[in-house]
Amino acid sequence: MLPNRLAASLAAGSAMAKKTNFLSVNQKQMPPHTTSSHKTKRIMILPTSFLILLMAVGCQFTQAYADDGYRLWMRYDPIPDSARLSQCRNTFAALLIATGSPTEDAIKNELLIGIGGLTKGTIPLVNSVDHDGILVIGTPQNSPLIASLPWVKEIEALGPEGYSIRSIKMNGHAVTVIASTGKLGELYGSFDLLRRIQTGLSVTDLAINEQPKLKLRLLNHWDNLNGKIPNGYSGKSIWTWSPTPLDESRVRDYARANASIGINGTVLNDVNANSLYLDAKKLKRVQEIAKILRPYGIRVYLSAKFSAPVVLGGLNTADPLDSNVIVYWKKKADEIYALIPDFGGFLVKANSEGQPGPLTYHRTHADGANMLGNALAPHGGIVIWRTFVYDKRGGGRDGDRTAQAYDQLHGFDGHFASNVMLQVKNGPIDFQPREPFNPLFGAMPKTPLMAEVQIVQEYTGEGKMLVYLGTMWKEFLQADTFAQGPGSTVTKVLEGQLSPQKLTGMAGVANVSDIRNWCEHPFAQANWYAFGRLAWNPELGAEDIAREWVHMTFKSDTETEQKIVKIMMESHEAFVSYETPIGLTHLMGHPSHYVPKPSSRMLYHCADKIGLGFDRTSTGSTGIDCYQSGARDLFANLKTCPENLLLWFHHIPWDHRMASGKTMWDELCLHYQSGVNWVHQTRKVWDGFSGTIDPEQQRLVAQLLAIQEKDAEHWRNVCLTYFQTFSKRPYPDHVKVIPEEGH
Ligand code: GCW
Repeated sequence: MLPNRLAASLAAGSAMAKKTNFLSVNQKQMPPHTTSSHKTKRIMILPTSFLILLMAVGCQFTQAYADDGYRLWMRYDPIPDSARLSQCRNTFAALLIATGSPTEDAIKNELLIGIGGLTKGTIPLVNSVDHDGILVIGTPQNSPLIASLPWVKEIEALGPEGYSIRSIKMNGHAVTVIASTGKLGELYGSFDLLRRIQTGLSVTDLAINEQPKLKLRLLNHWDNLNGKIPNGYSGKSIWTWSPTPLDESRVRDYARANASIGINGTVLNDVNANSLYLDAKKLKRVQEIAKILRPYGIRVYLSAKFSAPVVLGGLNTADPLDSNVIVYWKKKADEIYALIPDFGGFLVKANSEGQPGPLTYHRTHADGANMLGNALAPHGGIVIWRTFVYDKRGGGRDGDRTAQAYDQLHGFDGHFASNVMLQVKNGPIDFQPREPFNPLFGAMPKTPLMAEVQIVQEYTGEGKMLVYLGTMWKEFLQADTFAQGPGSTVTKVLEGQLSPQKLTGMAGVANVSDIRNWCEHPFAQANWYAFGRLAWNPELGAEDIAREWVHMTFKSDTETEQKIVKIMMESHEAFVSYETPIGLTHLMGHPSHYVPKPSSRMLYHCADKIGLGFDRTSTGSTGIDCYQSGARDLFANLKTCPENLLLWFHHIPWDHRMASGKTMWDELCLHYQSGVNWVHQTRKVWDGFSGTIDPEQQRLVAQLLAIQEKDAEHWRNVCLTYFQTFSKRPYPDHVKVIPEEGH
């Protein structure tokens, strides 16, 4: 059940003026559907009796709470099709798994709950292969059966996170095998199999070899000690700090969800860091969190405040070359690793938006990052140094924000310690609805680069708008940096295909909170899901990912599912149309980034009586020169510059003819209108799902779409009314602008 307050708060329409966490009343009303650690332990001792109990309890939850969104994409509801149901029952009739380690116990529990739920039964654990339909899981080390497989060399080649899933004969019986050289490979293989079962893929004749394309797949929480999540747009942090006890079952379910999509690390706190996270008392809690996450292959990281030696350590400087500072960080690293031996490392935002950093002490970014790297290196930890830098002391071109990170950092290529990565936002400004790729991706071949995307929708509709980000991230991943000629995509840079890298990775700013459905907007869950899938394999398709998610989330008829996927695939482009079309950017207000405020963003859109857009070419800021020549030439030439980035790179006259033959002004207006029309049309399509998907989910999204429509109209009205004061041209036919306050 969704809260009545939701209807009340939504009834009034536009959310522009409100800041309501409408799902939060529902939080903690219902228990999680998984077991607590206490129950897990008992299941290990008495599997059968407790499994029966668990299944009974699970069914109850299924009926009572099926659609509150808590279970994310791991619903494990019974397979509706009877032929498929009986096939899965026969194929996965029993489980043979080596147990003893927390990871293997987690795998066993997940499969028993997952396959048990999907096939409406209890899955016995067996010790030998003496009949058909056994699922055998193991590594060559813990299972003689796996060690004796003729293709064991192939498994070894996949690495400890990789796995093989095969349908084979073992002792003359038809079985399914999940084999890996590592426990995490067993875990990821098990989640892969569960996904296959859930999404209706074949479960026979399996011959799958899989391994992640990127080594580090991290969530970045921007959570604070008081539980607040700046730019979170839903509930509070799922981490609590003593004396408040940790919600262990929720943290465990978070770990399950992340492991199911291959995420293997999490930064617990905001990059605008508080030094107190490094305090002994807080580290104890970090240790507790790490213990819950560890079986699921998730390492914890912390955002480190560069000035901690002063704030926490009582020193009078945080100069990275000062010997006391060096000793401080070494001791801090020793202290952390004594508690958390597999601690991942530090994420650092330095000399940006007021944060301290090495430039504060007239040192370089490399000095700062390497000093921290040296402190962590003996323990195997890494430093992830963000390139979102804003500090004039770093030098660089004036007046073009898109060039700052490049100007300040690309010269350090090859100067970072081997355990330092640079974390680079997808675009050169700041998670805007559409940006070209960040030029650093083509400019630092000797430095491991971690891509940073924002899952939380700070600039893409907060918790109120349906915007699937899978397509946006694919656009970024497929962008051509021309670093080694045409075809040098960001994906290849990240995967180390162009210049081999020891460290590779992708980070996503998390949209997870303590509200019942985790992310506020039901479709925001899809962005969490898509991030994990793309971090595992940036080559996956956005539509395939959407299809998987829709199937596991809505469980409807094929036609409805196809329509939902279509909505998702169109949603980002529509959003860009009604907020920042043709390469416009940064038109939002401050501090709320949800509302339009183009009049305060003259520096970004540069509207005047001649035209619109920021000239970054040789006649303007020259920011375009940060790109490698192939990309620069493409963007610089009006004939080849993609129209969806035109106003990003050029100041374009209002009457400039676009590819369509229309003037830029007319096309701009039509974009705003088409974005609004899309929401209008989508509302109608969504209303048609009444009765075909879960009623609560249907109603909630319908209400959110009503808000989205009003707010899209508001963006159109405000932006076009404002731009018309410069263009002095009439709106083309079918563009319905209603003048409003607010620009
Ligand atoms: O988009 C901006 C956000 C800041 C954030 C910053 C960053 C954590 O508005 O809140 O700070 O990006 O990425 O550091």
